[in-house]
Amino acid sequence: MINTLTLNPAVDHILFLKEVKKHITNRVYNTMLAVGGKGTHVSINLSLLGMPSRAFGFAYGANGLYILEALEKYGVDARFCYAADRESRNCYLLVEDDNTCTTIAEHGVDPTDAEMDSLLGKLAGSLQAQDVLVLSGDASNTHPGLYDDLMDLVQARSARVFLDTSGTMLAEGVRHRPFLIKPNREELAALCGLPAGSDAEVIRAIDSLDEHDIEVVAVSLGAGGSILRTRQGIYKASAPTVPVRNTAGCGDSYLSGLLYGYQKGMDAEEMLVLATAISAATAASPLSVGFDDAYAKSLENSCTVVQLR
Ligand code: TA6
Repeated sequence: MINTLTLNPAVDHILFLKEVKKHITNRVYNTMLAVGGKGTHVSINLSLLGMPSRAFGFAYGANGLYILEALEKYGVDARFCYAADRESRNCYLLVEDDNTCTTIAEHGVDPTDAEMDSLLGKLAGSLQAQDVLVLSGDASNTHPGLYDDLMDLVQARSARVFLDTSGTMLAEGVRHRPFLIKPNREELAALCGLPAGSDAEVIRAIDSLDEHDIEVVAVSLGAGGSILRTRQGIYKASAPTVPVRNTAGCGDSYLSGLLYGYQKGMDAEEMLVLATAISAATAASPLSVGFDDAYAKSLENSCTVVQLR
């Protein structure tokens, strides 16, 4: 079973405007709401692919109810800690006509120690051997080192961690031997202290992580696709050209495709085609979560995968 953890979920306010300028009033011409927070996105995307998952996290106030209702609508088994007396955060996604997206994220609620114990208890009681825990998204509302504690908890149960984070949390996380990491080019360069501009540099940087014995390294290259290193080899997927509307959430969709592929025992090529197609379909959607299933399927033939090594 796949489990996702969203410590700081959000309501995404997706604001469409021609362009963002400083020091003036920026007027939006369209607004949409969606669930925010990376783990919630993965769970919803998996539901769209027909795969069940459990979603853990904290939810507060009216925003929290919105998040929980959305998870329920998609049939996700949500095991959140809820309290009405505070508000889950809002994230403001400013989508400009050139399709760039700027996110302004509130800090969110700092859970109490009792709430944290309760959530960790739920998680510990649910995880079984061979389960997957997806650790992704902001955790600045919790104590430093929480991801490290969580990875120990997961591995003590012979479950696997899919880690999608950056900065210090990624640097510390790799020492716990996660099953998968998913940095982008810049995050990989920062993690390894090496350039990651060309494909050859990306591969060299991935190789430098060998001592950590990470099973899968997936490096997202944005519109350039991705490079995936598994035990079988190194592959490059090229993304199809789509009419981009909002790139927020594409990384979550890509990760969902990899998770789905692993659970179904797909080979690297098949898994990459799926992950790339649903990520491209998310980019073509104005929302930050979800994708049109039929459209994603139609994109699969335009996703190319080559083995680099
Ligand atoms: O990946 C997209 C997204 O989940 C947005 O919907 C937005 O809520 C944001 O990321 C949250 O990211 P964060 O790293 O702050 O958890």
